[in-house]
Amino acid sequence: MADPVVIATWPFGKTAVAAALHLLAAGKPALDAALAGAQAVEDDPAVNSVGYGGLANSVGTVSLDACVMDGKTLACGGVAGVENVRHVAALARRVMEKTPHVLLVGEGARLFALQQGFALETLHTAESVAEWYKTRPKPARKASKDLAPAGTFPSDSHDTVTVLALDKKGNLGGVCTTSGLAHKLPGRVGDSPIIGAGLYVDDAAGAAGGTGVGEEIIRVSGSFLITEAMRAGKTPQEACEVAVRRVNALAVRRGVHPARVAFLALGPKGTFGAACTATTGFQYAVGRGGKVEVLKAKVIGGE
Ligand code: SD4
Repeated sequence: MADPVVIATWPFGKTAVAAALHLLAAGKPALDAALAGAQAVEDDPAVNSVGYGGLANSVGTVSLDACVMDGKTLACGGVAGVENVRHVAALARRVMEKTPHVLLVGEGARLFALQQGFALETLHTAESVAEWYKTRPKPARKASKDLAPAGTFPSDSHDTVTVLALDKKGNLGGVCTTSGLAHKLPGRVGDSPIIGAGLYVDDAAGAAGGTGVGEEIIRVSGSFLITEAMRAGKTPQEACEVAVRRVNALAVRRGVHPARVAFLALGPKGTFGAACTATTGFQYAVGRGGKVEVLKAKVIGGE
């Protein structure tokens, strides 16, 4: 019997952690608990970067990405670029359970949602529309100027919820769900629905997740990198630092320093850690022993 632990990105991850911890204490599997936690955040319109009320892309459409992974079987599923479906993490789980595939995108994912009985709805709130009008990219005269290169996204446009859980049986589960970077180009997919980038979970090594600029995370297969570092003997904290150092080094090499990413990780025995680049101010929520708290991640500079 393991002591359940759940960690989630950002202070609003407290909502996810509280919901998940409750289920873990009742003996539910890690993936069920992580999914319930993520869904509580998807349902919260005050969190303007996940699910309902999420940040819109450059043309004002809310388009969501999510994935799930089970550490016991390495079963996983994801959806990307999904419009009009609020519970995309649950949809990702259906991809995992009901199809032979791992990732469905766009209209195909939306049709699958309909087939699975998910309701279609607008994901905008009055607040999210007002926010988009205030901050939207101004129309460019030439089409090519519409293309915002990676790294020029609004600096406060982050906030994916990634939930990692360890259940009483010692199994790990993880869920990642987001509306992605604000003002992203239509069709842009970040790290969050990509297994190995935004999330990776393996009972034999640990679980890891990311948040921040997805392009930077995909480039280093961030979550897989962390999980493999744990498999090789690093603690979750050390493994997150390895990944941030890798991102920083690449950012310097590519001349796009500073990078903006954060990672968190949970080991098979319930130890955990988190690290971030200097620009994120990353904090994460932790739940264990019936208590929920918010901790600051270790900042790893890029110089
Ligand atoms: C993305 N990684 O779409 C997501 C956004 C995010 O904190 O996590 N922001 O690139």
